[in-house]
Amino acid sequence: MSDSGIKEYNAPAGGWGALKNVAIHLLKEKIPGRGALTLLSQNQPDGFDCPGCAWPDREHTSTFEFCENGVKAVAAESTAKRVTPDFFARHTVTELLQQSDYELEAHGRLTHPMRYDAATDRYVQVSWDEAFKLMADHLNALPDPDQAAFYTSGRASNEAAFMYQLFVRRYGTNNFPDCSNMCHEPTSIGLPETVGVGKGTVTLDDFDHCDTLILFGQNPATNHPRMLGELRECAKRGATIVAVNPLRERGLERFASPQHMLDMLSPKGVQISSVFIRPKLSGDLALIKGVAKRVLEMDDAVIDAGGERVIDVEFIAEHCAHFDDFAADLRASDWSEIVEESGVPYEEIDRLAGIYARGKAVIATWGMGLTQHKHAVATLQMLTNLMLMRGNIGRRGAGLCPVRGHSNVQGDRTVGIDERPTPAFLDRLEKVFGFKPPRHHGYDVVATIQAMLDDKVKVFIGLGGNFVMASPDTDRVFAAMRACNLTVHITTKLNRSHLVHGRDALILPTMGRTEIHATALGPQGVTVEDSMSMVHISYGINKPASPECLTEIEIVARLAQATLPDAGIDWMWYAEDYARIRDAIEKVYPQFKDFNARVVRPGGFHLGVASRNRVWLTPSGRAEFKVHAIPKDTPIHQARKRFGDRVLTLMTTRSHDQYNTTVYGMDDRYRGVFGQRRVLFMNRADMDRLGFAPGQWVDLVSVWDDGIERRADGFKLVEYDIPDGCISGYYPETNPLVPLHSFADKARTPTSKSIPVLMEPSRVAA
Ligand SMILES: Nc1nc2c(c(=O)[nH]1)N[C@H]1C(S)=C(S)[C@@H](COP(=O)(O)OP(=O)(O)OC[C@H]3O[C@@H](n4cnc5c(=O)[nH]c(N)nc54)[C@H](O)[C@@H]3O)O[C@H]1N2
Ligand SMILES: Nc1nc2c(c(=O)[nH]1)N[C@H]1C(S)=C(S)[C@@H](COP(=O)(O)OP(=O)(O)OC[C@H]3O[C@@H](n4cnc5c(=O)[nH]c(N)nc54)[C@H](O)[C@@H]3O)O[C@H]1N2
Ligand SMILES: [Mo]
Repeated sequence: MSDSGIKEYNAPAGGWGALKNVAIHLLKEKIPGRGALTLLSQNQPDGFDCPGCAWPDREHTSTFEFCENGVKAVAAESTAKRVTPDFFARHTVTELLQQSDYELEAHGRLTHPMRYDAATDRYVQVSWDEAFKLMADHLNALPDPDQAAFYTSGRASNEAAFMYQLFVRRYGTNNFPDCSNMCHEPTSIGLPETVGVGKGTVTLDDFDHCDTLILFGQNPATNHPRMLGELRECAKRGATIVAVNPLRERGLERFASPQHMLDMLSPKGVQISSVFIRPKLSGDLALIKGVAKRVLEMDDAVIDAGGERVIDVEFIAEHCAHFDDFAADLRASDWSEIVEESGVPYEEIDRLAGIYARGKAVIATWGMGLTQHKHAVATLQMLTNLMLMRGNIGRRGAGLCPVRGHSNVQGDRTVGIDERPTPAFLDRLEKVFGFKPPRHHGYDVVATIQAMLDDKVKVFIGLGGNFVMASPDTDRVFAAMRACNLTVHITTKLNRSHLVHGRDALILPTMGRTEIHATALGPQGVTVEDSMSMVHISYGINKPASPECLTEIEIVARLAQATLPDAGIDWMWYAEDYARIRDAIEKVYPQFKDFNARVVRPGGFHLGVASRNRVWLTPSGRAEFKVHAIPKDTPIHQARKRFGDRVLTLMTTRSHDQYNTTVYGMDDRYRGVFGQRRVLFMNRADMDRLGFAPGQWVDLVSVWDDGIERRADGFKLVEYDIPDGCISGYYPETNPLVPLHSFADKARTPTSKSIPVLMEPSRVAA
């Protein structure tokens, strides 16, 4: 190919490429020596929990587990570079807005609390006391607490998140927009209706005992690299691994573990998936329904011919509800519709059904490829149906395995970051803390943005994250934030959300998990819950980035103290000793029984997931089969009715060199992209059909009928093996194309993986 930035990359995931990139990132952040030491403490019993992904570790006692992207996350946090008040004196906000997201974060760690000064268009240093007073004044001036929204990103510890929700509810609102609204919300909404708990049912032990793994819509080599270690073991044991993904992601194909010399010496590494099933974007509901239909047909054949049943009749009779409705709907469904809407030929569906039916212990995992669609909840419930058919839930080696994103996104939800809290939880909060928490539901991410646009939310406070870049409908989010009276970010590094601000604005520098959180009583540990409901404690080892940085917990406590001094809650007493916060969590949540004692055990403890033990916390007390029709009127269908097959379906994903909105570098090595991010992957047949060519610059316009033009201009086409009619680009560059109103039914997760777009030759000079 003529483009020097596009090269085929044939090496396995991991391997020497990963080792080389670790060295590059440590050098870039100027931390070679100290960095290595920091890394040795990662995910150790007395070290810190990796701020990267939520994949669990074995016992937390194993020797250092190598993970290239964990290293990048740690290196980004322990960088030697600093953003001081001098830096802000040198740059106006308008100037900083011209810099890329990559440049903004690369300036390093924030050192001082800063307040926006409109006269000079600069952030200027402010004392912590003044900052808390400003926030308290704004919050107390609001006529209604529901005019404030409190965002959380999933790195906040359980202790910080619990204190935050306590303060916010005591203040009087349930407005908790949360990164999980954009992430695994369909999991949290879909699974309780079927199996009673919105969490995964497996632990790592099940990976030792499964014989079949089906991986839906995730890219582990980039986003959960430590998962590859487990997949490698499963593959070596002879387990069958199937990848269901429109893309042949490298880490799903083969992996060379840097911990195993033989892998490193082999040019191909270890084969991971033996079968690839490649649905078109958002074709999974139809695909899974097709697999379930085939399983039922196989079972019918056995009934006629005699032999071992394919469905688990006893399990279904003892544990499930509504199987007959489900089976009747499967029988009535139409193969041509299943094939058409999934984009998968019948033979492949039959093959997957055969693999599934032969599996004695099957684990199904999933990531954003299943959740960021209009029918995400129905898709996950269909997957649950399939797993229930053969009793693959609540049994050793089998189960549901949602793979969460942020390292404590699951824990934050567990301890109360929830805009739709249950009455039972609110009752307990009321009992323990003696106040009446608000009962009505609050705003999630898209509702918060809409409320800002409608002048109903005037104060925004963010505990971490990058709200304006992570959210959909970028232009509208910018307008929404700029309409606020006050915007505040409790944050480690500079990002665009700090620059797209309200009339008043604060940047409050905080410490990351790699740093020592010391109070008057000495160093404190914080706890996190991983994707498999294991809770463990984490101690930082580095000095804080600056003596002026406060911990998230101290910031929340001092904000609460300034805003609600007479609340009857001794905020600062909690902030002094994190064990006191854990005691309070235990009082509110019975599953945290003996929290302080259990969490210091090596490896921590499992929170307990009822469905894992075949206890179903559903209204019927049974696991429920759910009937779902294959959707025929999605925004994609509607756009095709208007514009025919010129409409392409766009997915937005992560490159290998980014952590959500944090861009570490400009390469996406496994997909063969180097030194650039403004690319779109498209197959050659679609390019030929629509009159485009590899290397050509194009613009995208998304298709909706609300009269607003949504564009993202200036992308270079890369020829790629992707299903017909589908294209892929990076997030957040493509976020302007997703409207606020396009979200998953019930879960309200933006449909970032199924956006109808039209492509045009670029009007921007290349
Ligand atoms: N290094 C690094 N680690 C991370 C993150 C990061 O940005 N960088 N982000 C963290 C967070 S918050 C999260 S949520 C996770 C995200 O981790 P992933 O869930 O892996 O997220 P994506 O990169 O969005 O990749 C989605 C995958 O789904 C596939 N896909 C897209 N649409 C469909 C579809 O319709 N059907 C199917 N079957 N597949 C589809 C894509 O091809 C891609 O392989 O990772 C976490 N870990
Ligand atoms: N189009 C599209 N949009 C998406 C997605 C997609 O796949 N496609 N994915 C969605 C998903 S899954 C998610 S989870 C969201 C992510 O949304 P967010 O969680 O809001 O975004 P991040 O980029 O992870 O936030 C990065 C910022 O967090 C701050 N930070 C880092 N560490 C810490 C810490 O320890 N404490 C504090 N207080 N701050 C810290 C830093 O300032 C950094 O700039 O984006 C969503 N948006
Ligand atoms: Mo996420």
